[in-house]
Formats: sequence, structure tokens, C-alpha cells
Amino acid sequence: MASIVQEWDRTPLSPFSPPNKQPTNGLRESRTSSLQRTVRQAAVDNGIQRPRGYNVSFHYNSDVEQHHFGSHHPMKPWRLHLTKELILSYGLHYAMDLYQTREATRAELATFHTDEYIDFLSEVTPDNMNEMGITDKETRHNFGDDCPVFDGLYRYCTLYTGASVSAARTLAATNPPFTNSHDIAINWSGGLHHAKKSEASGFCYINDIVLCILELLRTHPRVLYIDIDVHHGDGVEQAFASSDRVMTLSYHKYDKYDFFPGTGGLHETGPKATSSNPGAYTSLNVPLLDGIEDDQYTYLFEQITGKTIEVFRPTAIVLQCGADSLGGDRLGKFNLNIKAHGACLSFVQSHRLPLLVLGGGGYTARNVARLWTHETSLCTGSVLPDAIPAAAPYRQAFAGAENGDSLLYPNLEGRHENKHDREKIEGLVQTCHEHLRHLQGAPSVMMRRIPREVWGVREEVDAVLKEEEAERESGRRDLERSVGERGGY
Ligand code: V1D
Ligand code: CA
Repeated sequence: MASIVQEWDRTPLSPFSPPNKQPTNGLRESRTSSLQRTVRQAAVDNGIQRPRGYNVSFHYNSDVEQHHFGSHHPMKPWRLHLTKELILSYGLHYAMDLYQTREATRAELATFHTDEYIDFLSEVTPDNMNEMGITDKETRHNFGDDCPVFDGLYRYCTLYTGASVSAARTLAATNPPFTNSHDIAINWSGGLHHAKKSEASGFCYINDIVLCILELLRTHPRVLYIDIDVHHGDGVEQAFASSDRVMTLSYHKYDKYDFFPGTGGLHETGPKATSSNPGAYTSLNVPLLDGIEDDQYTYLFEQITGKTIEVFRPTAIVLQCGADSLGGDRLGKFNLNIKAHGACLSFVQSHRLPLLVLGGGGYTARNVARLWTHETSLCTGSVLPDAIPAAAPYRQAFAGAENGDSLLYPNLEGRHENKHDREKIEGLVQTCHEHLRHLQGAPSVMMRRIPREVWGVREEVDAVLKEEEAERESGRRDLERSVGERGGY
């Protein structure tokens, strides 16, 4: 388990200093303590307090910020540094438990990824990539322009994954479902939803989300995964397509031929229903067009997510908060403002279930920082002033009309023509509700209400699973016996 760190030092390389670490020289000491005084004052001025009745934990290792995908690549881990600095400037760290996380271990990665892929990822470097089979003509494990080999790649992966695993464990450990507690754990460096079992994809190498869900399944009967990144959460969907204990719900721009990854159509609801496939209808996709606006998105989100929670009855939720669904994103095509994106998080929060909040895409760094700072404030129940604090580092990144006028909530709408009308939005809601009726109509054993006293006890959950498998097996035998008869199932 990662160590908990209450003070957040602002020295560039180790923002999570161990509690007993002494400043290395007098100059840094005075600068750090004066900054800390300013920030503490900001926290007081902004009324930042620890939330009552639940805990928010923040999981991070700032070494992740120093990695570079290459100068022309849109993924900039530096956006995480900007985000952290803005969160600090508002004093939000006083409202959370801060965890300085360690790197994920090989064994942790292997709970989902293949040994051969992990070997490759840990061995490939810019110097040996040609000998390892990545050239202009051929590649391995889908490395290439989207997923380049760069210095420190494996460490980058184990850092963001380590923070996610720490967040999931904190939720599982401090938050057994039988307490009905609704703690929140945050890792803005995580949420890399495209990675597959033995393949990198869409800037993602290790699927930290899958690892988190597997961790949560140790104590939670059902986990709902919600993805509001502008891209389809294909890696997570694929990993749990055959499970009825995980439901995946992704909102994204969809164009089969012209927008990555080209999957996530309205009728892609997972494998077909058969007696041996418990995962039927546990994938739900909400494919969108360019230019969707705040009211349309939040309406869709609440209608569809609300119904999903009602039908699936998750005991924990994982929310991927990709910031590329904001207006003005370098890759995204939506018109959403920060508060509308945040309203989706607030809606999920209002269900008061243990919640794991992760990052994801986001390619206009200043808006990524704004969004995730705002969403950290929602988790802690704080209300932030619109003016970016005067003491915030990189204040120039937010200044000027083209960068949002030093405001936390600049107007981000209006860049893209809105291709949605009322009919389109209502059609999506109706079709998704229909898909959910299939799930409701064919409940597997895991969908039954599980007595509170067995929640959180792995052996007993396993026993319920075994019982379910036996029931399915006997159903299968009945079905096989009735082959040829009508209405056998
Ligand atoms: F524009 C680029 C410049 C350099 C390298 C890559 C890109 C780029 C932009 N968009 N790559 C993409 C997407 N890939 C393609 C494929 C290239 N083939 C020919 C098609 O269009 C990938 C977009 C990945 C989005 C990642 C994510 O935002 O969903 C994310 N979520 O968590 C982390 C990242
Ligand atoms: Ca999505």
C-alpha cells in the first residue's frame, strides 16, 4: 500500500514529500514555506474543508509528469503537472488524503496483461526497438505513431498504473460495501482505456482501469464502469465483455471510418445472449456526433446512466473522466463546458456509492488542468472562485483571451457545428433504455440482491458465483435436452 502523505510540497520533482523529509537548503525552505503559507491562506479563503461523512483520497506519483511521447505527439504528461499545480493553488489538497504511490509491480500488471507483452514493454527502448521488431515496415504489439517507444516507457506505465491500483485498494480496504460508505479515490494520471491484453492502443499501454476493476471485484459483487472520454472505452469493454459482474457504459464520438477507435456503435451491446454467456447486454454505448452541447449531454448522461444504475445495481463505480470531451480540445469535437462535464461526475456522486475517479485523454493542457481541478473540488464538496489564484504557477498558460482569460470556467462552446437535434437525443435515450430492458429481463444470479452481510467477503461472493455457474450449467443441460423443441429456453 502506498504511503499517506498529508503535506504537499511544491518542489518540482517531489510534490509528495514524505512527512519527515527536511528541506535541503535554507533558500528552498523559505520559498517553500512562503508558498505553503499562501496556499494555506487560499484554502482558508476558498473555504476548503475535508468532506463530512466520507473520505476523498488522491493517488499520485509526480515522476509520471516527466515523460515525453515525442514533440509531435498530442499526449503530454506535462498536463498532469499543470493540473497538480492548479489543484494545489486552490488549496484542495487540504480536503483529501494524499498518497504518494509506488510503481505497479509486474505481478500486478500480469493480472490482465500477458507475460510476453509485459516482457516486451519492459525491455523495449528507443535504442533496441529495431532489433526487437519495430521498424518502418513492421511492428509488434501495435507500437507505432499512436503508441511510440520512448525513454522510460515502462516506468511511465508502472507509475500511472501504481497510482490507479493504490486508489482501487484504498476504496476496497477502507470502504467495504457493507458500511454503505461512499468514499472517493482519485488518480488523474490513470484512465488509459484503450490498452488490450497484449497490445498497446490509442496512447495506452497498460490498461490500469481493468486492473482496478479486477481489484474492486475482490470485494464488490458488481462494478459499473462509466467512460466520458470523447473516445470509446473499447479496451475495458472488451476485457469484461463476458462478465455479468461488470457493466461498461461509454459516451463518445462515433464514426466507424473516421474517428478512433471506430467501435462503440449503438447496437454494440456485447456478445449475444446465450445460456453460457452471462455478459450479454452488459456493454452499453452512446455514440455521438460532432458538436454536442451541455444540456443535451447532461440530459443524455442522466437519463442513461440513471437507468443503468437502477437496473444493474452496482456496488462500486469507476468513472473515466477523459478531458478530450471538452470544447476546444485538440482532438475532440464536442462543445462541452467544464461545468457540464463536472455535472456528470456530480450525478454519479449523488448515488453515494464507492467511486474511483480516473483521468484519460485531454489534449488542450490548460483545459485539462481546469477540468480536473474543478472535478477534484466536486469530489471534496468545495466551490472554487472563477479567478485562477494569483499565486498559481504557469498563470500565463491560462491568461489572455485565447487561453481563457485567467478564469477557471471560460466559455468553451461554439467551436463545432452541433449535429444533434432533439429527435436524435431522444432516439439515443429510447434505444439505450430498450437495451437495458434486455438486461432487466434476463437477470443472472449475480443480478439478485446480495445480502449485505455477504458483501465484502470474498469466499462468500465466490460461493454465490459457483452457485450461479451450477445453475447456468443445469440450464444449459436443460437447453441441450430441449434442442429441437420450441421455446426450450
Ligand atoms: F495526431 C497525432 C499525432 C501524432 C500521433 C498520433 C496522433 C493521433 C491523433 N489521433 N492519433 C490519433 C488516434 N489514432 C488514429 C489512428 C491512426 N490510424 C491511422 C488511425 O486516429 C488515436 C487517439 C487516441 C485517443 C486516446 C484517448 O484520448 O482516448 C485516451 N484515453 O486515455 C488516454 C488516452
Ligand atoms: Ca468514452
